[in-house]
Amino acid sequence: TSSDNDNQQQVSIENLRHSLADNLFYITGKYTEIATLNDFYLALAYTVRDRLLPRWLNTVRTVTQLSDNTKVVSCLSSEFMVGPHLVNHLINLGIYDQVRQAVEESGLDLQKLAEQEPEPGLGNGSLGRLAACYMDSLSTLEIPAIGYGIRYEFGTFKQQIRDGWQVEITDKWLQKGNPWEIVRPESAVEVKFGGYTEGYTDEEGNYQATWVPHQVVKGIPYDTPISGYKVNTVNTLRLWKAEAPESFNFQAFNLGDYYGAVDQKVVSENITKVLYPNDEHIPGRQLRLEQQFFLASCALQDMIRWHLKSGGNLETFPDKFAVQLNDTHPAIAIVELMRLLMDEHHIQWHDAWEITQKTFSYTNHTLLPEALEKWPVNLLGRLLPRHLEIIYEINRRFLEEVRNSNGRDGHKIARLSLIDETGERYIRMANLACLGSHSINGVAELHTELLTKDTLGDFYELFPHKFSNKTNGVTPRRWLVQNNPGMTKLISEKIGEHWITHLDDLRQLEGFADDGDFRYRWGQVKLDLKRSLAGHIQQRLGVTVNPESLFDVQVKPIHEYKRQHLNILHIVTLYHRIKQDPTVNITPRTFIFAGKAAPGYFMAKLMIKLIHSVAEVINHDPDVGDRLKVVFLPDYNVLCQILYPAADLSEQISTAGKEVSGTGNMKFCLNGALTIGTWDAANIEICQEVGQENFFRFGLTADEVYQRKAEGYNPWDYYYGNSQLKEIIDLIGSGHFADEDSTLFQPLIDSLLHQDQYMLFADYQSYLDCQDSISRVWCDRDRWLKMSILNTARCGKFSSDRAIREYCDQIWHSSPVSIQLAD
Ligand code: 26V
Repeated sequence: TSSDNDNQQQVSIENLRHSLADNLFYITGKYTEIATLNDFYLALAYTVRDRLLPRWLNTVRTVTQLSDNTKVVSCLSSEFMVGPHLVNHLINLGIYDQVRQAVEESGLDLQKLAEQEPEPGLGNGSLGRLAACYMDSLSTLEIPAIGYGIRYEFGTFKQQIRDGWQVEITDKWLQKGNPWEIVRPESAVEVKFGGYTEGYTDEEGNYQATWVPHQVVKGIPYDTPISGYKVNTVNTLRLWKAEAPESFNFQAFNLGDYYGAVDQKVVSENITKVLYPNDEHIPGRQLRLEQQFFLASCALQDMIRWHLKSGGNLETFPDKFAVQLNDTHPAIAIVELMRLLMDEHHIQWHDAWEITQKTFSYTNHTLLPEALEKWPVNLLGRLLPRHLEIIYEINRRFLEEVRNSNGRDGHKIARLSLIDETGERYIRMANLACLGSHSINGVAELHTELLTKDTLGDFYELFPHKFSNKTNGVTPRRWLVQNNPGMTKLISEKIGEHWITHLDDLRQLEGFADDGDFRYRWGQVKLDLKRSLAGHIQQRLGVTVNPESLFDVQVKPIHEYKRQHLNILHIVTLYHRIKQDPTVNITPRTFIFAGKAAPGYFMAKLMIKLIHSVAEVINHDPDVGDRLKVVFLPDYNVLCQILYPAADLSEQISTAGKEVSGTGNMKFCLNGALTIGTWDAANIEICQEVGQENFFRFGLTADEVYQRKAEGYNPWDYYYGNSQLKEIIDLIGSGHFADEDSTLFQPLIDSLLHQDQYMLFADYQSYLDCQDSISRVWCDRDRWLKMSILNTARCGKFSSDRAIREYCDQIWHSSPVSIQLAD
């Protein structure tokens, strides 16, 4: 057709080159001679965006005009870690090669331009990254979807390391403009805060409430396209920015109080200023609650407006939208929908509650009880007075029902209540989410089991039918095709390209695991990636590492339960062996760490310092030579993509029962790294898929951890019972790695000796033995390569496409809609 021809033409090298030059001139307003690399990047980004627009606008048009029987998936998340867009779109549009050539013919280098793109760090870690992988799969599977989030002006902090300590720097990702977003001021909504409520009972005896707010804030949507892989679907990520409804308070202005006049503007805009770190230790979190409500209200008003405009009535709202709550952060949306339905659309409680429960589903990502969200009743009542009333009423009705059908077990009722009354009174957001949703899911089999048995056990007892498991997944487009072109090419040469959207196809590689030639090439691809990472390490850190050594990688947020310090205990043990006998036979390893610590989490920051201190000593000890190297790559967001493909060994060593799922474990496995892992989180499922002969398992199980604790776990028993462990701990405690300062790491040592909450000592010997067996297997290169190939071949389950299909079939009941490109 003619439109196909237009499209073809649009992506010819000639045409791309012209657009690039045009955009440089008309958008950045520069001549080639004075343009910076960033100007060229912007020109290229607009060139690519122009080619996405027909698909994007057609998707929006189709989706807004959908008939009643097609559902839109609406993903509410306080975090979206979409990562750089440029290369991702090039791959999805299938125009990578043309664009590279057009860029080259313009005298530029595509990789250099791509490096200009600042990463929108709108998340803390895997929860936000998961939301982004799911958006990618929704588009690729042609499911109509919209992601609702917050356009934080400052995303997650940039991590610098000074003298081995983490230092946080603000991340000004919007400073040089953002070519991927389009602002839609005409679609702004108003969000209320504070004030009081008034009510009256109408002639029919129905209570009508009015909320008289203290403050109104405007939500402005910024839309970002999310393309699918080689399909026409381009869904929208709609991020909200807070603004004052008037830029000046004229009354104050007329009185000559200029600063008072600007005040409200500043206060309003604060709401979307900064992403909160994932940190239990911050006080004064009112702003965080404001953010959560702001997101919930903007998203719901947007959906309701859209639904009413397309002729629907609110009874059919759940047929049009499936709203997924990504953890409890947006869970206040349950109450906001109740309020909108009742107070603004005059629907009665019973019907409103039915609509609400049919609309929402809730994904839990948190097992640690101290990390379950709760809000002080006073704070919530002050900020959202009407919502507190509704929460009380939901709770009253719920507890009455429980008492009627389940008897009067006071303890159980206290646990089920939406209000925690054990001390200061709190609203329990997880309880609210369970009650207001028709579906509750965990994100790995063990996690779901622990949720139903323990964390949310009382709710499971009441509503077993609501619970299910949806094991997490990652998108193979970003996490293999994009970050590992060499391996992608090798795989596609053997089995075609169908695997890119049907990851189970990788099983066909099993047949090549015994093929010597294939193994050799597999090994070469890995080695190339390791060489390039080694170059990078040399350049950034000035540390020389041996690309032939075993690359042993732990990349994830720094946390005691993730046990980066257990990894350090192994490293120090190897070092100690060398110091005792410099001729000892040691498998050369390069230990690579990356990850951020929450700014208020002292112990995690001390762990980062420990890694650097140990690195400093080991990397400079002539007895060690180049057998062991330890490196910490700062600010891992930007780097993580190149780390996964270069890894030989993936460290997934959390205390069993503490990690929820993990997704890094999946990215490593996909890129052919072998895993050393505890029987925790998705590690269990990875092991089941790849086979235990291709997985290095160690440590206590979740049950055993529970039992040991019940029996009265005493770390001193291990300390005195294992002379090797004692020597290592004493060595660290002596100040050997801290210029003889024996106080520096004392808090860490003390916490291990006196409590060891995460049971490092109990798992130490098992970890060590497992590492030693890994060193032996590494020496048998053929065997290692075979295991590596089998890991990639058998990890098809961990595609986000599989996960999204399960959500669609079992929770959202949404199906694909193919997008036609109109001419
Ligand atoms: C908590 C808080 C509390 C204070 C304010 C900011 C904030 C932000 C996030 C969180 C909790 C995040 C929970 C989370 O990220 N869980 C992770 O979810 C991953 C995706 O399912 C999973 O792979 C990880 O194992 C799990 O730790």
